[in-house]
Amino acid sequence: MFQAVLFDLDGVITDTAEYHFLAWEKLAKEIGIKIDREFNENLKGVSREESLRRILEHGGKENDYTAEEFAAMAKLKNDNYVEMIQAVSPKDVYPGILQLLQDLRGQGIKIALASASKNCPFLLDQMQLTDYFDAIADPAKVAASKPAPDIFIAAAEGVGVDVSQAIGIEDAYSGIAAIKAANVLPIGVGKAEVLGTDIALVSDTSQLTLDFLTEVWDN
Ligand code: B16
Ligand code: MG
Repeated sequence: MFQAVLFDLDGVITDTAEYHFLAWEKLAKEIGIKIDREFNENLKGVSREESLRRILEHGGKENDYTAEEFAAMAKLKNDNYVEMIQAVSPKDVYPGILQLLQDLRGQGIKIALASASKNCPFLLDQMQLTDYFDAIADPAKVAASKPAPDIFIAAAEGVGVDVSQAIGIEDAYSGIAAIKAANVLPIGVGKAEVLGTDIALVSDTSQLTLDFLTEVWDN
């Protein structure tokens, strides 16, 4: 039996992707770059700084700003995002997630967070989920962001479980790549066209039951 489950946040526990998109869209518009929801798929699971780099490149403005201006834009986006997520509440937890967390706890299986977001401690608090987590890996302390394995390795270390005994759950391509690189068993939330045909997938978080995870582990 697996000993830990390492959760991504945005797209697995709740839908903060829409807020990230709205905050990036606002900033991009201010500097004359247009982004849409299709482009936003490239930003899922990607760090704040890398997201901004991709937006500037998308608009052909990657050489237009100093390091200070770049940092100021990243801050501005985050200020907007933080304002938006003040409204997040327990109602925003995706279907099936609370039950899964309770069942994992009941079985003594460790629970850790492996999110790229520096806002995740606040979000877990808003959703009243903090107490379920045995460890929250700090994205500010890992050397490389997803698709590098660092955040999943840090999450497993945080709960004292070897990566070979853990399951990782992700909704983003970069996140699945990170889980694989960490030698953790991946489960994807989403479509095979995006996440690949070689891993266990659910189309909806309500399918993420303890029974399903056990079945994937045993196969
Ligand atoms: P922040 P995840 C990721 O969360 C988001 O998917 C991504 O869009 C965002 O840029 C990143 O967190 C950093 O977030 O600006 O709040 O530090 O999917 O890894 O839970
Ligand atoms: Mg995600």
